[in-house]
Amino acid sequence: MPSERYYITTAISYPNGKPHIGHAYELIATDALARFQRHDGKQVFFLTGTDEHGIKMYQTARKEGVSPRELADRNAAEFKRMAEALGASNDDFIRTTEERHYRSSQAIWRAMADNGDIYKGGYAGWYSVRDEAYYDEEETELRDDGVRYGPQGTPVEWVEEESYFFRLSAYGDRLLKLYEEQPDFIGPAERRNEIVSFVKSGLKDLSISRTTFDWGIPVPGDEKHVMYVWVDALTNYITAVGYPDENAQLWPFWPADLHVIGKDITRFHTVYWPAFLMSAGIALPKRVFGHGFVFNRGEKMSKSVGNVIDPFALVDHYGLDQVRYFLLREVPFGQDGNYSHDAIVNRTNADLANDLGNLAQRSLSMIAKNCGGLVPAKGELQEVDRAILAMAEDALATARKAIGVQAIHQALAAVFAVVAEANRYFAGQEPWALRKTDPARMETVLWTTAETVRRVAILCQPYVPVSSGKLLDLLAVPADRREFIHVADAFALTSGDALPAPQAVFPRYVEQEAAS
Ligand code: ME8
Repeated sequence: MPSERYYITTAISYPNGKPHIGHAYELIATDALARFQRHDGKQVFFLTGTDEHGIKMYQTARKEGVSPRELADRNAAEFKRMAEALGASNDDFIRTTEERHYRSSQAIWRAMADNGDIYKGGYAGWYSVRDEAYYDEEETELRDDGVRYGPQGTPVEWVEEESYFFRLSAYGDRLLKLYEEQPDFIGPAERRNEIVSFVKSGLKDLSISRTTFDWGIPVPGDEKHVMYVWVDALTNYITAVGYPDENAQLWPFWPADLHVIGKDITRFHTVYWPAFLMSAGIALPKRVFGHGFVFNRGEKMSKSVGNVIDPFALVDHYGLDQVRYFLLREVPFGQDGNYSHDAIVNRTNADLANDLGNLAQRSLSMIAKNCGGLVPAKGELQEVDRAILAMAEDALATARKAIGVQAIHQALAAVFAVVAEANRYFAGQEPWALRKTDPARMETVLWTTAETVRRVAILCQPYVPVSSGKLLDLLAVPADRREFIHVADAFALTSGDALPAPQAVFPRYVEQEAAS
C-alpha cells in the first residue's frame, strides 16, 4: 500500500564560514520532525544543503584570498560533515552551485518572465550584505556610529545599479488571501501576524538581479546579470525534487509539507517564495515554520570543550543524543532559547540518566537476575499495570498532535511524563520485595515495566535515535517492529523470549575538572 508522502526541508546555510550551533539546532529539530513522520508510516523526503551564491560569499572569499567556489567547497564539506555528526537522516544534500540547480533556477525565472512579472529597471536603495536583503529607507536607522543599520541590526549600504525587478507589488492581495484561507501557512502565530502586517503595509517590486559581481546564476538571455541570491536560494526546494521536470521521480513530493527556517528569514519564505511560485504557476508549500534563535548564555563551559559554538565539539563532549535531547526539550520550538553547560548537564543527568536510563537499567537487571534473562511471565494485569501501559500508548496521540504544529518540546514532554510515571509505578510496586512474597506478581510487574520501556523507546526514536535503538536492542525488538504502529498491545513483548545482557544506555555526565 503506497503510504502518504511527506516533504520537509531546512533552510540552506551560507557556507561563508563553518557551521555553528544555530545551524545544528535547525538541522536537529528538522531531523526529529522527519524521523517522526517516517516512524509514523509516511514516505519522507528530507532535504538540507548549502546556499552558495551571493555577495556575502563573494566578499568573504575575496577577504580570504580564495575563489568563491573554493570557499563554498571547503565549507559545504563541513556542513555535510555536521549533518553526519548530528545523525541527520536527510535524503539529499543540495548545493546551489550544482548543475541541476542552475537549470531549475533559470526555468523558474523564465516562467516568471513568461507570466509578465519580470521587467528591467534601475535599483537605488539600501542593501544588507549580511542578510542578503534589500530594505526600505523606513526600515533602516542611522545610528550614532555613523553607520546605517537594517531591521536585523546589520549594516546596510547604498546600492545603485541596473536591475531586473519582480512585480511583487501585484501579489499583495493574493498573499493576504493565502494567509487567510490557509491559516496554517505560517507558524508560529507571532510570525504570521508580523507577516500579515508587513504585506498589508504594501509591497514594492523586488530587485532580483545584480551586475556588480558575477558569483551567481546568470539571468537567462542577459548574462551581464546574475540572479539575486534569494531567487536561486528559495528555488532549491523544487530543484531537489526534479523541477523543471514534472515527470521526475520525486516531483510527486511537491508541494513541500513543511519548510523549517529561522525566524529571521520568514519574509523570504512567506512573501517572496509564494509570490514567485504563484507567478511561475507552481503549487505552494503547505507550511513554513520559523523557529527561534539559540544563544550561548555566555558562561564559560569547560576547558576541554573549547569553542562551544562548534557543534562538533558539543557532540564530542556531551554525546550526540544528549545534545539533541537538550536542544529539543529545553527550548520550546518557535521561541528563542539559551544553552549552557549547566543546563545540558542537568537534562543529561536528570532526564536521560536518572529517569529513563535508570528505569531501563533497574528493570532489565532485575529481569536478568531473577527471570533467567528471559522476558518475564506476564500474569493477569492489574489496573495499575494497565494504566501505565495505556499512558504509554496514549503518548503517541499526544505527540502526534504536538508534532503536527511543530511543538517538539511538548511531544517529548508527553513521552517523558510516561517515564516519570513508570518510575513511580516501579517504586510503588516494589518488585524486589515481591521476589520473596509473590514471585509471579514480580514477573508481571517486571514485564509491565519492560513493556513500558519498549513503548517509550519506540516513541523516543525521533529525538534520541542512537540510544532508543540501543534500548530496543536490549529488549530484543526486531528492526521491523520499531514503528509507531508497533507501540500497540498486539506487538507487546512475548514472555519467554531471550534478552541480551543489560547495559547502561544513558551515561551520567561527570565533571571532568572534578574527576581529574
Ligand atoms: O539564512 N539560532 O543562511 P544562514 C537558530 N542562506 N537558528 C539560527 C541561528 C541561531 N543562532 N543562526 C542562524 C540563510 N540560524 C540563507 C537561507 S533558505 C532558502 C536560505 C538559522 O546560514 C537561520 O535562521 O544565515 C536559517 O534558518 C539557517 O540557520 C541558515 O542560516
